Amino acid sequence: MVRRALITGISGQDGSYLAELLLEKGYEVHGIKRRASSFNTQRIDHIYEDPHDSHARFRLHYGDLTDTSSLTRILQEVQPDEVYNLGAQSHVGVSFEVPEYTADTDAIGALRLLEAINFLGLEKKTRYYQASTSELFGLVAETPQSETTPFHPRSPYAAAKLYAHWITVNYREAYGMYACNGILFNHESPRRGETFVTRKITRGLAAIAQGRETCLYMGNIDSLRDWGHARDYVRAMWMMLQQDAPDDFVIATGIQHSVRQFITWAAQDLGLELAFSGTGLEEIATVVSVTGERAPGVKPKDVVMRVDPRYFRPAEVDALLGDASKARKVLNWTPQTSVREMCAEMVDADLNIARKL
Ligand code: NDP
Ligand code: GDR
Repeated sequence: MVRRALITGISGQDGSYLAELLLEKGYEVHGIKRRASSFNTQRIDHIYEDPHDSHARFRLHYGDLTDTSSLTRILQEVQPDEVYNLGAQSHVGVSFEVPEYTADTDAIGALRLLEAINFLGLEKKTRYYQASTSELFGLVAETPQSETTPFHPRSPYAAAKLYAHWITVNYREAYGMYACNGILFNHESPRRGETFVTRKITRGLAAIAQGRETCLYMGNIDSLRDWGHARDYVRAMWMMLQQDAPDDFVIATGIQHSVRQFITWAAQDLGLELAFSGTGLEEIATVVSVTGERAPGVKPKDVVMRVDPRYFRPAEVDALLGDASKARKVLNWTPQTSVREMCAEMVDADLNIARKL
């Protein structure tokens, strides 16, 4: 029997890697995409299959996490063995601008899916994965953070995800559903959205290197994160749904770096040595030297980064560091790509894009 998976958020970073993984494993993969006025499937176009082909194992359905009727209809039609709820308004900073929409999609969206699974009588058949997040830890009570660390959300995004986390636990306990929370720390890739910090840095510095932009404007560069590669993290999602019993797992590398360090690495990968000067809102990064052929648009003494208060958040999560020992032990999960390798991969990809512009 071919196993069937349904992915919300399939057009996002994680959705695209997860769809690739599940297709490789022989699954029939169904995804929910939103109606948009322009194409929003760039990350999955390479795995698209013509729906007229009766052997196609990849199908997209129009739907939205704010629309119960579409979710119920799609679940009824697909009858999935596994549901991965990755759809979300996933930008923490933006959630302060659109708090109500974020709650509707990220919190109530999860409830709508769980309730539809239950309502359709699929609660014993369908396994459910909830994209939970290290942002739940927020104002951290202990370091590193594990499954037992108390939560203290610091944004409308994190508060919405807290509801989704606990309603997932509740449906597991109340209805015996196989439902898991993956408490994933930040994970990135060349497919990362352009406004998240790592991609903003690699895309921005690559454009500056090619002389297409002049300066990168950043928020809190002292922020500390535990960054991994999205390809490794979607593997953990799948592993969570293959266990005998459902459970919640932290997924992280256990290594922490600053945003400033990531800027330094990305610059190095372009042949740029940077010097940081000034403090707080006055901090800038100046080019000290240029080596190699990757940054013809830059010369020594150019200011390529400035701190801009616009990118500071009303409440910040200063530092996150994960303890994934439970996932290592129970799932036998380990990350394969280091943050340094990932940064180089992202810079290469963004340099290729900038050269073609
Ligand atoms: P992305 O922002 O790249 O993708 C989000 C996806 O959700 C997109 O496909 C988007 O569609 C879709 N979406 C947004 N709103 C709705 C809606 N109302 N109805 C249906 N779909 C919607 O996120 P990631 O791939 O990075 O993250 C995947 C999930 O994991 C998210 O839930 C995120 O919050 C969570 N997470 C991510 C982490 C990370 O570091 N990446 C860490 C921990 C958790 P469209 O393409 O049309 O915008
Ligand atoms: P985060 O990721 O908020 O951790 O949420 P993001 O990359 O947006 O920020 C990481 C840290 O960098 C600081 N920062 C900036 N961030 C952005 N976006 N832009 C800037 O210019 C900038 N300058 C500094 C931020 O303040 C923050 O401290 C991501 C999302 O994928 C969530 O969906 C997910 O749940 C968490 O990771 C785990």
